[in-house]
Amino acid sequence: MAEIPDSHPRKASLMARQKMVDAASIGLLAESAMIAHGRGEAYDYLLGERTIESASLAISEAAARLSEAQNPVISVNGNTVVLAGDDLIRLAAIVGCPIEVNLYYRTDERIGGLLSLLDSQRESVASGGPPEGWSGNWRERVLSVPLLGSEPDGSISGLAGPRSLCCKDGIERADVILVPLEDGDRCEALISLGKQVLVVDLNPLSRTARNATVTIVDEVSRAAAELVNSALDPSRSTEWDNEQCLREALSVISDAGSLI
Ligand code: PTJ
Repeated sequence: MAEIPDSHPRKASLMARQKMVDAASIGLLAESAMIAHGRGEAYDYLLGERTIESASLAISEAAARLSEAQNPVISVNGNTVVLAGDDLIRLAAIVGCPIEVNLYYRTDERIGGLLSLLDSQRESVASGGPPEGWSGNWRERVLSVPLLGSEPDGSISGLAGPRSLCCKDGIERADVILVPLEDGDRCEALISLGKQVLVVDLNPLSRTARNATVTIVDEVSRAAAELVNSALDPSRSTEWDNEQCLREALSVISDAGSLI
């Protein structure tokens, strides 16, 4: 891809597209990954391609719930690893939780490919400096983040077929699960198992967004970077009103005319 100047107004979006194209070309993504990405881009445009205030609050809430959890886990799919893998590894290191590759369109090849991409992201995050505000042995902490998914020995009850597969030490035993870009059925199944489900979804009207415990209406790479900052200094609201958070996102979208 040709060099994009920093001043280009669409630089971040073009770079994200290129990451998706590169990942698709080596078989890491679902066939419909680009469609999902394009739908996300459309909502992001209407949100002004920024983290809106209600999303910032949802990010703080999600970071605090992950930090307080007994058994937190971060569940990732193809789009998420490609766009936000590095920051989600930082987040897992800070929270002290595993990352599980859990796919909607599951194949062993994609699971293996995404786990090896996560492994190289983990090495590069471990070799980089710790985030500001972190004290302790960063490298050791990052390298201790378990990467799960290759041997699913558990299941998500309420789902049939390969979509029910998960890991006992990850999703199955988790009380709090961060699962960006989740599908509506799985979100409902996880909720009905009594888990707190924290999602990142640019579409505030999706079934996932409406069913989740905490919905971060933001682009996954921006949200992941902010989750890292929030997890370093977690603070939780006394009462979380997810519907209000969705209403605020919708009102930003319906006010998009003011962006012109
Ligand atoms: O890797 P797999 O096999 O698990 O498949 C992943 C996809 C995303 C293809 C699969 O889960 C899927 O088809 O998802 P959906 O049902 O299209 O939902 C994706 C949701 O994520 C939509 O509501 C999009 O608006 C939203 N979305 C897309 N890109 C982003 C996003 N939200 C945040 N950040 C994004 N970059």
